[in-house]
Amino acid sequence: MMVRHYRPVRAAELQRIAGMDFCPRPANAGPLALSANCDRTMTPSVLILNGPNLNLLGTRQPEVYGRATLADIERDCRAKADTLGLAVDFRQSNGEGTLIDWIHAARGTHAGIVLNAGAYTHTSIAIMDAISSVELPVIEVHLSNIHRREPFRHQSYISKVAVGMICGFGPFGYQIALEAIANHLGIATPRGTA
Ligand code: CA2
Repeated sequence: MMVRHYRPVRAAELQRIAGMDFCPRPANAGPLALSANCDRTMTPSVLILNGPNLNLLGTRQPEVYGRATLADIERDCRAKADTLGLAVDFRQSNGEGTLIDWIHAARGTHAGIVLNAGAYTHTSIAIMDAISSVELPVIEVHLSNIHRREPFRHQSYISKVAVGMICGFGPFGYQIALEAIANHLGIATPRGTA
């Protein structure tokens, strides 16, 4: 089993990574414990955004998207985030403008974004531009393997500005994405590599 350890994250360090203030963290809370050379430790927060129709998960097309509901995915993300020392803000909208507003507001509040933009993935230059404008790391996630599906799903505007993309693993992809963003932020690192 891979043993992970967590190094303390300084507020200043996370401010450098994401240009943000982090919510104060109780001294007895989880893996980002206070260290001798660290005056304040903070819980970095990840915004998990879900686009159009993902609110229908688990109710239709189980052969494509499985039986898990979005609430199931949220619950599992919260549990995973806890183990990584991350806070989570989990949201879904069917509106492109709403998703863009949430991406804009993420700057200064969240350290990174996990994004399943649904069908906007394949069409939305506006969401791509919003991601570029906030300069936050984005991990793109899809339940299905979009490259095994119809040709119009092979194109992703999000991939052009994302750190990376995970697809085809169903709800587990969100867990992988959380791990990827923690690693990208330098929060959770395999033993011996920190
Ligand atoms: O595989 C993914 O996660 C997708 O982002 C899901 C989008 C699709 O347009 C993308 O190409 C790939 C669609 C989400 C629709 O979810 C539904 C769930 C249940 C019933 C109907 C739609």
